[in-house]
Amino acid sequence: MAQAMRPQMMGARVSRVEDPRLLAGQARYLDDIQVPGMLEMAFVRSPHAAAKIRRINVERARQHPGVHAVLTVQDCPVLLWERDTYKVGQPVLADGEVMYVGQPIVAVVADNRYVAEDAAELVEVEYQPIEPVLDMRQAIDEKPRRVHPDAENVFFHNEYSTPGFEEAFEKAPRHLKATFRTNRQTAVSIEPRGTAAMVDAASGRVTVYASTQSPHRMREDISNLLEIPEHQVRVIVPEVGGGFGMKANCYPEDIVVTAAAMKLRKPVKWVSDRLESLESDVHARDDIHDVEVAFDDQGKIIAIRDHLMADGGAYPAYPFSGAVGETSLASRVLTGPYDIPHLATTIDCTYSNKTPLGAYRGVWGPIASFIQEGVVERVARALNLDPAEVRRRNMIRREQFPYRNAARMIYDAGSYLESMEKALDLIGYEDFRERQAKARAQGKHLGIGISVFVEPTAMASSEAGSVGYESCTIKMEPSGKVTAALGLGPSGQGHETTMAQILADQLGVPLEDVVILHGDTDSAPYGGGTGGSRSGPIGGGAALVAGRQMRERLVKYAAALLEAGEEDIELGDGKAWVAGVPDRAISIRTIAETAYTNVRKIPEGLPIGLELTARYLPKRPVTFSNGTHIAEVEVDVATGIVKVTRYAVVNDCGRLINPTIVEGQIHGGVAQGIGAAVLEALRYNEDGQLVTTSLLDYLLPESTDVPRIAVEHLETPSDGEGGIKGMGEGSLIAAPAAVANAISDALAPFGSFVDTLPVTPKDIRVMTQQK
Ligand code: MCN
Ligand code: SMO
Repeated sequence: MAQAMRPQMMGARVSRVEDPRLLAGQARYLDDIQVPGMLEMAFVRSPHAAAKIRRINVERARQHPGVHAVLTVQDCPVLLWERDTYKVGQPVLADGEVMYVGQPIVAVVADNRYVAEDAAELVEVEYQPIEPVLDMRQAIDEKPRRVHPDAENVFFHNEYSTPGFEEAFEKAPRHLKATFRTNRQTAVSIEPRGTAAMVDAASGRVTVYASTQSPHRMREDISNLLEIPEHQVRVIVPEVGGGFGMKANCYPEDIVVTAAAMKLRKPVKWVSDRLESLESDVHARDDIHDVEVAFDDQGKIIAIRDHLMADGGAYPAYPFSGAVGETSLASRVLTGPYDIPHLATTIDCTYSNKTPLGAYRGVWGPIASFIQEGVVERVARALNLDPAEVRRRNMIRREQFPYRNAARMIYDAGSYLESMEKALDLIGYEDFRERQAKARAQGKHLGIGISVFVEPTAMASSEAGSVGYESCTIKMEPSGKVTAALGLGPSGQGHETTMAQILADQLGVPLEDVVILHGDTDSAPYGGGTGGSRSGPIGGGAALVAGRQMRERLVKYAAALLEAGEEDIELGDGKAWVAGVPDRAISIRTIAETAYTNVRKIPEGLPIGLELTARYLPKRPVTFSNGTHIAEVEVDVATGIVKVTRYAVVNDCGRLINPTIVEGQIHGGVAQGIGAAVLEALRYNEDGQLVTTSLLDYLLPESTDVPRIAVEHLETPSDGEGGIKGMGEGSLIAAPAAVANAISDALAPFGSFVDTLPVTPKDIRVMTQQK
């Protein structure tokens, strides 16, 4: 069959079809959902890190005018608990005790949010505070106490070592030690979380509007937890204004809102405010790593030992703890793009009286990169070698692919060294040392930091916590216009554009003839949703497979109707024609009309209509993207303020569907990476109070904190459908390490290294006054 595909949309810089509505304020988010008679919910949340609840009195709240219901755990006795994996679960409303500040205790449903909040203030809760568990290292030693009396504080422990590790480590001529600390951060989506639920009086079906990345999993969770048959639940995901991993969970509020709507038989909505977000959205990256490295005089790294610790918070987030995700996957990519033969890891994830830990863009990646790139930087300085040269000496080379790393992960082909060399050119690494020396002579501290990264994408194994495959249902209407539904849950990644690009090529129709649907479990085929940088490679793969099957059907029609051989048919520009004879053509519209309305003419063996569903499960359990980020910074040693002045990225995510979208993803990730490196931290005081409860305390990067970012692409295709690899997390995986290394480089005259993220002005003043 001829493969002409004109115009070629895959790889084209198509403007996002989502943007007009998003930029003009026309998009409908969860809080825009309005239904007559809709009630709103507010929560009474714990003001204590740890306390017994002696008594709850909701009578005054119940009496308050405009209040429809006040719910406690007795009204909604549901436990968010993955029983096969964890010893404890979280009651959706506190049951006799509170375990973290912000934990929901009572839900008030009222005419509107104002009334609900006023009534919530009338709820009386008598607490008996207990000593909170706040320090990760102490918690591992069961000090000052157990968080949950029936479960050890360490809820996940794992040990791994390559054979012969100890001997190789001991024999190495040189060693260094470092402790790396990443502080708690969270996604801070512009649109906060929210849920709205309603019951159809006639059918009894429950419709839940949810701001989630995973429509089908949300339906499953609601169905299982509230014991509603799955076909009686419909989840609809409106526009999602950012998820970043944080909207991958099912939260207590999702269940309580749905339970209230079922109980009251009225629509109920809850939307988080910023304070609630900061204390009740999953947190991430609360990790400590005690690292030891063995290397030789040439800078070849021989072995890394890491004790990985993560503070998982009071309960495992549902259905999966981010602490386990962060550590177990970090431990498997800790050697990054380097050929390091020996690795020994010990993992301890512990409970504390803090908000549960979940996912935030990159999950394990930013931590693994911070460590692996920090190690390279330290080896270089110990040997007085150029950090780029140490990377060259350790880098996995093209001829080693497929490469099995020390943790037995298989890396498919990538452009590790090429990406670094190209990025060094892009930033002008050659001249930097001269510029740095001149600046130093004037008392200015410039630094440059390299971060070469690997990004595991498109996880298709059961370990990824997702179904692995994705589905695509194509419907070509009698007019030849196309809708295609996927199980994805985009929150700004531009899937309506990229999936349409793939299908337009396959079906030979203009891009505007393809509309992508998602986020309604009644119409979208079952799928894993969006996360783990899977939608491009796996969702796009499903679109490719479905598109190809539909294309084959269209070709059969054209061949029959044009009385030509299938192998001679070409598709494009909304028509099919016989190769070399452009006049012997038939429009896609005529084919589609035939398929639905002139059905006696349907070629033998083809079904009526043009509708099909295809699924795609990649053969590889994971495909690795890669790239290099280089940051230049200026550190003001008097104030401790860091300015990122220049930035270059070379990214390789296999075949590009849309370079503009990929670059947008990179820009956003670099901005978040700068936040992760120098600004963002959730801080608790010694009583376990969250003290960063507004965006005045939790500092986000602003446009003035982000320099122009130069981006170039390399394309090492995967061996999966379309050669597409994922990329949605790579920029936040690489950026914090690049900025941290740049700061370390700037502060080299003080003998300092960044070992904590974020590194604050105060930290920098300490680092520069040590000597
Ligand atoms: N793409 C492409 N060519 C490729 C690979 C990807 O054109 N070779 C396109 C894809 O079609 C998609 C985008 O780039 O439009 C990102 O693709 P992918 O890497 O597959 O990631 P996902 O679409 O699955 O998005 C998830 C990823 C994750 S895991 C987080 S967390 C994150 C991120 O995306 N959350 C985001 N980027 C985000 N961007 C926005 N605006 N909002 C979020 O919540
Ligand atoms: S943290 Mo992204 O949703 O895998």
